[in-house]
Amino acid sequence: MEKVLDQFQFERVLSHDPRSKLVHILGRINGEHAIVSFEKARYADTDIPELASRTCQLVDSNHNNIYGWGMGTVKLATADTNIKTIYPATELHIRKYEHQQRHMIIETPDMYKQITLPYIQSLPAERIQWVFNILEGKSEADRVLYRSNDRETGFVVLPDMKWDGTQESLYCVAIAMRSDILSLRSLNRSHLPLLKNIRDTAYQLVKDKYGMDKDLLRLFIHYQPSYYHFHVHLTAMSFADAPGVVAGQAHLLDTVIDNIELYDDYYQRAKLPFTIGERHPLYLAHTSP
Ligand code: M7G
Repeated sequence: MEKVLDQFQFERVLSHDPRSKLVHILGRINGEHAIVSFEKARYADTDIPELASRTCQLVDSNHNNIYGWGMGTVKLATADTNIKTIYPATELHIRKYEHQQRHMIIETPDMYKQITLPYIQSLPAERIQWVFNILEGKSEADRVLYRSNDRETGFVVLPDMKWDGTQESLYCVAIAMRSDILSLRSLNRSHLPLLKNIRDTAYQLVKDKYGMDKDLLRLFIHYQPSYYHFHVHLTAMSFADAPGVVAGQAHLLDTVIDNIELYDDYYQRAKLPFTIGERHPLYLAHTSP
């Protein structure tokens, strides 16, 4: 990652969200695209008592009666920015992070078969290489919190790339060992043991590791996911604006289990809405005449 930051040559800003203070920047390294993301982190608890004394270079300071405001630089003792890099970045990565209008698509089973499934099948296998690196213990092995190698009901739980490490923003991901479940659309009753295993293990794991009860957790599955290898998102309820918890993207694991218990082929027959950016190939495929 150090090398990527070192060699990164700025090209343009893909998106900049002033609310979350997250900026995705496109650049090049040796002629190939790279994306670097910077997100201002929350203050560390240990820094808070010293924020006032560590403030220097106060600019634009104003006051009126008992009120004062301005901008300044605070020399923090701890790191203050979350940084992520993707190199080499594909066209799909660029389209994912580029600012764009999002649309709601109501996908019928027929649209899935005619448009979405061929799109999924056209994705290069390298796109989910990071998943296999985790499952095979080649990457992030020291971060794995739980592993069961069972070929049908096994999975790995580890901190999600999006987790900043604080308990309020807890974000982990449970990744299935099996590779034959592409998404929600693939699920039926035969997958209930896996789904229940993930749910029950996640509750116990988070209780044992972080002392959090199950009613403080939100377990959900994305439709559409970015990566078509089955996984479940585990987030703290207190992370209410976690990326991707919105309607039109997140399906609660408990609801999914319940729907399948009611109807074996619920996810093959249901209309599934999803939100997608207008530059995403799937949006273009669904909307082109
Ligand atoms: P998704 O629903 O397929 O995509 O979830 P999206 O939420 O990114 O749209 C995949 C999840 O895996 C996301 O929460 C990612 O942050 C997370 N993730 C992605 N990558 C490439 C990695 C990785 O290399 N390591 C870990 N630990 N998490 C990742």
